[in-house]
Amino acid sequence: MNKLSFVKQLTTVAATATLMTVGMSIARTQTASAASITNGGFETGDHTGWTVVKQENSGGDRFITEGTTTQLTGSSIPNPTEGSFFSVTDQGGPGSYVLFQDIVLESDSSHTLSFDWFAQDYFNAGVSDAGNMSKDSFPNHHFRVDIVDTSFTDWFGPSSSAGVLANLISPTAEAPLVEGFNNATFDLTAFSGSTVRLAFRNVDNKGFFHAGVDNVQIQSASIASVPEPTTILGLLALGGAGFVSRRKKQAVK
Ligand SMILES: [Ca+2]
Repeated sequence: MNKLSFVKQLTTVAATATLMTVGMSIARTQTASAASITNGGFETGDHTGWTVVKQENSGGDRFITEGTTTQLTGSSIPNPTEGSFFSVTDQGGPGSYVLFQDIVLESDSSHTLSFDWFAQDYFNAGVSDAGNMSKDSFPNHHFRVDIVDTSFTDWFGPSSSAGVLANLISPTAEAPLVEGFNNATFDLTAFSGSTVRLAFRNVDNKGFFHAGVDNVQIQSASIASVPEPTTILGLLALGGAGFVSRRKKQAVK
């Protein structure tokens, strides 16, 4: 081996080692967690991290339960899907209830929301949607899940769609007895860089209605672009070392 070939080999080894280090840095960046849900499984045994709002003169409330039966009426319900507790509505008369939490969705990240739910219409009265969430509009009997703006407070007003950014679960009701929870997954990446309000809502005025929620989670991952290999080599040649944190769109300007 002549001297020139030996130097070339050394250069290749050094560049490969540098690329491996760069790759590890990028991998760590991509697995970083961002947004999170507080007490998404209700395992504190209460609604810590959540806000519960109920329409005035509602005949029930949201309760933390271990499953099997509801607190007020003793209706049969499923067991939790995660841990020991979940949140459920129960009532002795017409009512409307909201369970919400604000979620910070960092920019430059993807965000996938998932949760488990059921909407047991205990007398099999059937879904009714009056176009609002007021218990005083008869018939009005359903469960829905929305993403709303953080300033949204019109929970029971005449237009349930005003300020709704996305409807995740359309107005629905399930015939009794529900056998278990449904799992739902939604991509919230479109809202990256903002704070949104996740709202579980149900109104009932046609009989007992049990809206269960458990295992609310959000998975986030960086979507910062990975430089192309040729770009990496070019930057290495220039002696650049700070490019890992730079966005691809900045590098190609
Ligand atoms: Ca739980």
